[in-house]
Amino acid sequence: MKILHTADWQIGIKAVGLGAGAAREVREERFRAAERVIEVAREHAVDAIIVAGDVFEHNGVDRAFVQRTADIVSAFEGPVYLLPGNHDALGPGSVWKHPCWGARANLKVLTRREPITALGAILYPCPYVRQQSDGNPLGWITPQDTDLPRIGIAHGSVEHPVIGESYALIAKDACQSAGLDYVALGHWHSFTPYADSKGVCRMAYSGTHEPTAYGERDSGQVLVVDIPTRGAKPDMVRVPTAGLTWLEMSRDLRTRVDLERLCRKLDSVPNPDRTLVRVTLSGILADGAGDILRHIESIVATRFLSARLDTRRLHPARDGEWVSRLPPGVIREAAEVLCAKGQSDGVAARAALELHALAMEELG
Ligand SMILES: [Mn+2]
Repeated sequence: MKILHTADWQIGIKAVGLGAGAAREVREERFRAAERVIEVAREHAVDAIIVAGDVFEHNGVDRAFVQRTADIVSAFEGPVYLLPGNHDALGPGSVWKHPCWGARANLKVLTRREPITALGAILYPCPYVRQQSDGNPLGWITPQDTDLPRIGIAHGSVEHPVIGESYALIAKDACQSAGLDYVALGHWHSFTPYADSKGVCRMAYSGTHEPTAYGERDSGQVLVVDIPTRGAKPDMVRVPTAGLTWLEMSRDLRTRVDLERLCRKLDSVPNPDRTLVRVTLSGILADGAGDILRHIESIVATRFLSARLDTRRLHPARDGEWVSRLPPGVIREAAEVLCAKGQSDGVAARAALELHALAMEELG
């Protein structure tokens, strides 16, 4: 059986803090990425699509989003198996109660922990039946003598409890103890494979089809997994599906050259209108580098889909030449105090940067 394994579409995500326009684009791109997933499924001629949980951000998402998702996935010619995850658990008011899911024969919402024999394999779905679940979601599956490949579909954390959350914990050797050939996992947003004791990868997080936030290590793709026969080594191919790039840059500055290098890098980012960028600067703003900083500010403010420049931990050189060029008296003293205080105080560092910018305008 050849499957397309994806998860964590988080349709309806609010994407707060990016600005309204960018947030709308981020929400919209998740639909476009879902359309690309269907294209990949066709190109690779998979037998079925498996979405391993958290198709939706929460059970209260706009029903127009639910209908639109169903319309996109139902365009696939084969079956699409959708697993309720912790974000879109089964229960009263669940997105899975919407009539769209029953309207097309190829849409299969996995509502029960029961084996499904289909397409020459046996599927073992592990849906969330309430908001939180404890224990191993694969715990109900026991080894079984069969000639058919056995595939688990689960949502939760692999031996890594998230602080404050009692999400389902999945053992690293779950495949072996349950006698499964492959487990399609959802919940973590980056691709993560797990090898069994023989070094064969039989369990993986596909990661989300479209990046969700800054700092995701390896999201924005799907897995095409071929499990030809029972016991065979699954053949896994990663296929990119991301439309937007979330670029995070962090620089601890010492010299003007550091800032020039960052400026060139930002200038050469491909498709800035499809890129969200977060730049965090710390360290010292070298003498005479204020103009480059202002150039960076203007690139960041105008060119990208969404951008944030954090200079709270950046401060002008404490004994920089600019301070000695200030008129003697209270202004120069203020600059000296702010520069000294700015080593450990974000507000003072920002004030020092502002004063530095104003002084450069005046002094040239
Ligand atoms: Mn989840």
